Amino acid sequence: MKNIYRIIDANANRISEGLRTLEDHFRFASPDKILNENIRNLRHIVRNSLKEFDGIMISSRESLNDNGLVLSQSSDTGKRSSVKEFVTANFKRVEEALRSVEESLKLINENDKSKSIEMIRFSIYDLEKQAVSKLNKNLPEGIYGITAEEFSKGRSNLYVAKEMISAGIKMIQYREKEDRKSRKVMLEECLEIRKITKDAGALFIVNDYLDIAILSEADGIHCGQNDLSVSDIRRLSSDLMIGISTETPEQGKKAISDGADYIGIGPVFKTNTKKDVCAPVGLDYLNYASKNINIPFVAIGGIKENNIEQVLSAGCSTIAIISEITGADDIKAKVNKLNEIINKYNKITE
Ligand code: TZP
Ligand code: MG
Repeated sequence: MKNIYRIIDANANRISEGLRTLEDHFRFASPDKILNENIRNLRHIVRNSLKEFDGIMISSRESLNDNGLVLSQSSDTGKRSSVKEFVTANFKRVEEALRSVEESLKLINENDKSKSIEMIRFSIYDLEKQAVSKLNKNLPEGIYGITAEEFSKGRSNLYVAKEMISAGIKMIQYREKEDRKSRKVMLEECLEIRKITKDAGALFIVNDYLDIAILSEADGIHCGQNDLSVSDIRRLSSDLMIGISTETPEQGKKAISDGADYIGIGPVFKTNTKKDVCAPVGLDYLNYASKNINIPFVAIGGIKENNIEQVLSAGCSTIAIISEITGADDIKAKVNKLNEIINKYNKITE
């Protein structure tokens, strides 16, 4: 009997350590307020579920006679080649330990308690899914190409997107407005662009319209300050990557605490592409973001061949561009030229 409590005790410690590590990770390294809070809540729930055994678990401890001690001290604890591997390993460790607690509780006829630990394990699986999907949402560096047929010299959005893809762009946003195209046509276009982005391994984001983002199986949605909020979007989709346009550090901080996956910062320079836009926010907010914003961010607004280097110098590595690309006579040549500037800048600052 005593040995069963030793097993429960050892696994309760593993669960608590694993969850604490994950909690800290989503607090400091990949900040996500909701994940951090959910993990903390579950850690408290596990703690409270096993509290009644505290006394007996502690009195059953015999650390010096633990023949697993040497083994656990020398086993692999650190080598993780990616953040995703690190996070997944900690979730697995927590899940295995929960499973072991469930089985041990059954052995001492604590079947109801075992069931409630099982329910917690299922919640952990769900959190793991959310955590991995969060980690999959890092932005590719380089150009984030955005469509706008109005500024594409009579060429279709699909044509422009194909050119962007063949020039190697790894993130494309479909941006059209209701007053120009019907939802039906927008969805048809998005389904096509989804196909080509998927084949090329590029991210596909839909501007404004959540129904179209979901129906076209986009990777994400991008919204402005007067569009659907992060929590509105989350009610209909737990997976979509969410980008929010911001014009000030305050809006940026709010988007982060709402749970946005990335923020747009702009307009950095003067632009004629967006009508309801504020005066340029310049490079100040970008400089602020590169020092203080700890989620991915993209610069947008009036970015062109002749000023992109200033955006790079402000510490921004993902750069959203509309008219400089959609309006270029030779889209591929324009993207190549922009990439040349980016690569040259990156080489110098390596
Ligand atoms: N949001 C802020 S500025 C802007 C948007 C959508 C328009 C950017 O277009 P361009 O042509 O790259 O200036
Ligand atoms: Mg919008």
